[in-house]
Amino acid sequence: MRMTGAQILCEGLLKEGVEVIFGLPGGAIIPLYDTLPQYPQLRHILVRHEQGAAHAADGYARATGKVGVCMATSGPGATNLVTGIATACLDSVPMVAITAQVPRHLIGKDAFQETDITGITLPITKHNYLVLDVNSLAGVVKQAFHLAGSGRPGPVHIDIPRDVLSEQTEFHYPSKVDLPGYKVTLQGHPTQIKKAARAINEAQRPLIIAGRGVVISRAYDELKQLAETAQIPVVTTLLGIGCFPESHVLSYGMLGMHGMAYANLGVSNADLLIAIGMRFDDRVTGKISAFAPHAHIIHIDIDPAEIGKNVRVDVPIVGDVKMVLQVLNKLITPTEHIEWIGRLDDWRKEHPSTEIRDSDGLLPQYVIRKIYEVTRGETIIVTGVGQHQMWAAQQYWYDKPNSLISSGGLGTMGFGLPASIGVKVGCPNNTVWLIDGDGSFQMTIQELATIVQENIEIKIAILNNGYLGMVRQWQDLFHEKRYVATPLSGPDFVKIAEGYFLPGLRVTRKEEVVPAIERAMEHEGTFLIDFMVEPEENVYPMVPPGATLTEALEAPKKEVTAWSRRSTS
Ligand SMILES: Cc1ncc(C[n+]2csc(CCOP(=O)(O)OP(=O)(O)O)c2C)c(N)n1
Ligand SMILES: [Mg+2]
Repeated sequence: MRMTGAQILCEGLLKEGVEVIFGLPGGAIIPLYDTLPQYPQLRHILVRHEQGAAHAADGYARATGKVGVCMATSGPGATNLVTGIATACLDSVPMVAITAQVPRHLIGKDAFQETDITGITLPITKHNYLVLDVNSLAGVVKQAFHLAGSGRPGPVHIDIPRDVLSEQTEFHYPSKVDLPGYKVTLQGHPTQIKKAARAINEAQRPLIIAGRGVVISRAYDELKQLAETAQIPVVTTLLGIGCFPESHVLSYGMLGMHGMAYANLGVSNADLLIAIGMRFDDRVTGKISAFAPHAHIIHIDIDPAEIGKNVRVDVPIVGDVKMVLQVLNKLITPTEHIEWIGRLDDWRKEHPSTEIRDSDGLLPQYVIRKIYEVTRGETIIVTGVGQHQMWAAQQYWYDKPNSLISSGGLGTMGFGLPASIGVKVGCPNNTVWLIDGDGSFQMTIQELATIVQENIEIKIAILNNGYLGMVRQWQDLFHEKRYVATPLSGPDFVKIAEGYFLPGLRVTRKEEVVPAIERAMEHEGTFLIDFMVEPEENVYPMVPPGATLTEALEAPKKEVTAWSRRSTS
């Protein structure tokens, strides 16, 4: 059957199971938008800025595990997607970004709204395509979804000139992809797995570091089996949070720069690290030369490029985390590590790490704790980037995978609001709370209109400290409190909500926190709460940049109470 390029693209999207596209039109992409009404199964969500489309597709993908799709016109539309594509790339999120290009005869002429967008996205995508022949389009779509979703997932970008979208050809959708240069190793090498099993069976002080790879390969049961059989404590990266229930007796929280002091002490004293689906990011390792000085390291990852990239590895295993763990678990002898776990428990008593200091003021940590308590930990939390993000990681207790959605690798302020739209669209039956900073929220605030137009329900908590707080914290601790360009004014967020026809509340006192959260939960629809929190509160623990994991700064002792997170259960 003969079809236009735009129809071929839409047919391909349907064949790949796409249900929703986030985007915003423009001149070059009109032929595609003109075709969309022929495909009512494809829900299009109109954003207010293309960055929002990319983050929404990203949030959708993280929350569902499916490939997220965003689209934009040529030139400025395409460049507006860039931050969102880079965010997805750094966090291994499956995404297909579609852009229109100027017609073929104008390419290279500095035509109106022409950018070399595939040149720009080359280093921030898993792969990208400029489709110069309509006959190749169906195959490109098939490949793009395969690449985005398989192996280590990532964003794939397809750029299609306007005239290719309008040109006709016979439509055949390939049944399989033919990519000889792309091989994904799923099964780990048996000899390596045997070596790993021996090391685990012999270890005295083993520790598992679980990352987002566990979430991507849905290896929760396998991870739990490994931890429980060999009684190995588990710490997670920021993006691994929830892949192992945080209420589990073997869970020792997040490691790294703002990780739990006892998690970092565990890493620094372990004799064996089992690193699963994580990539030894510098925010995780601290000073690399002093990382895990006593440990042999087993590294399981699907991407061979990650092996040995940042740290020396003794037993590398390339493969799908779930498949590798299934084989590995068969070789593990049940053991106990009573003394080692006892040491970790002692460190947790000595350095509780999530304590909240006594204060009559409104502390951001307190707000998050109360959101946890009122929602009983049953929501999906989405964050911006900054102090509030770290408190959201520390003070809420995540027992389910994918219940914290956050930009880790790129650390993209402005991610929160549009990502929460994608999360809610992907998981309509879940309550979605956005915990955002006043700075982050102002970066993509316009997506409130998308929420209203599409009737999407998000509970929004702005931790309004009047600062670009995380940068202010660095200035406070390492630059003698020279607060250059971090004091931040903002609008009246409640009035902003009202301007978008949304209800909102301002909270200035501790006593108002719980009633406000309850009111937001009772309201059917989006609700915004502007929490006016203590402006100069710092996030602790903090491993200073360049320091080793054992050198964490902790909250000044005299100010803390012994309210440990575990007492809330
Ligand atoms: C797009 C972008 N620009 C700059 C930064 C650097 N940065 C990291 S945290 C931060 C402050 C965030 O402020 P806010 O959203 O109010 O959160 P807070 O730290 O106050 O909780 C900044 C500017 C960033 N991460 N992303
Ligand atoms: Mg702030």
